[in-house]
Amino acid sequence: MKNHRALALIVVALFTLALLAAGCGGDKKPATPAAPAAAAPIVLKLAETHPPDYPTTLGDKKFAELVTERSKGRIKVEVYPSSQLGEEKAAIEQVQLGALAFTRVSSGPLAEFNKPLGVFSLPYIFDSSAHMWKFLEGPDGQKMLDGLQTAKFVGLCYYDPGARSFYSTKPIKELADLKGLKFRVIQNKINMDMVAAVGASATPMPYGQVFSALQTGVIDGAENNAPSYLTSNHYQIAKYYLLDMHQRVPEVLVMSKVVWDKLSPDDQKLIKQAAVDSVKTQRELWNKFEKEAMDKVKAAGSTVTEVKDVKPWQAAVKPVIDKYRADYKDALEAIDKARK
Ligand code: GTR
Repeated sequence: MKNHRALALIVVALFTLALLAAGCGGDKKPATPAAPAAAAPIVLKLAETHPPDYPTTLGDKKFAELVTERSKGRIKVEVYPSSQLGEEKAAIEQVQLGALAFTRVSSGPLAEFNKPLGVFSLPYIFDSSAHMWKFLEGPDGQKMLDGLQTAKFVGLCYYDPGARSFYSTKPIKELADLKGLKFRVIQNKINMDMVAAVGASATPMPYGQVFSALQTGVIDGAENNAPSYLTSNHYQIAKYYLLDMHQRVPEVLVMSKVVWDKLSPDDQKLIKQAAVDSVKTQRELWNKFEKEAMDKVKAAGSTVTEVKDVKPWQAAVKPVIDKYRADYKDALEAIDKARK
């Protein structure tokens, strides 16, 4: 009996202590439990070179929209167009370090960080856009995207790059006209060799500096697809556009491996899928804008010359392919296979 009473007293004492510890002692009313604070969204930045309404930027925006929608606002991707966060090389470096989550860039500059992508700078390796996409969407193209992990990137998807052609402030209407001219190129060794092979000289420089370099006559021209030729305003100074279509250098949406590794497997899956699903939008808009851009530069007075026969061009740059064939043997064979 005595024992029971003692036990009851201990239980009452403990109960009182528990109430006091919970702040419910004395006259205080029991506190209403606070609603769990909504977790702040994960904000991830994406750097883009092109202006807000350019097809790659609209692809980035579609990607961002899908991420927000599918994560119910938990993850936000902020797209910074027009090189606000730096030129392509600087953006790639920041992504590699993890200071920036994403960038959409050409595989041209990216190849300086991950050599296998250099194959895409080789001239005339793709016959057409369809040939290129067959390769990119096949196992070998996807393997190259996955291979970016070795350089601390996560390759999310490819976007359509169109075909690059030469343009100049001097009249260029055929291959021979390029002789002795100075063209800006995206910095990489293959571009330097390619321009030398067509009898001209190459000056590598960031995209954002090309306009003034054309204006001041530091260079005689550059090379790019029609949408870039238009939106960079290079067409206003370099009025001769020669459609030799020497390269198709895929655009790539890459993520920082450092940032990727901090996400849950479910969020990683969500991001990868959103990128893959944004490709359709980018490709549709690309096709439309490529035609529009061509019409606009013509209407603005550019002389656009079609190259009827690319064989002399292919012959001129063949030594470049030969020089790099061993380095890119497997990819070149796979690209050849995708042709059939
Ligand atoms: C464009 C490409 C850009 C950039 C630019 C350049 O076609 O979309 O990402 O690489 O060319 O020539 O620098």
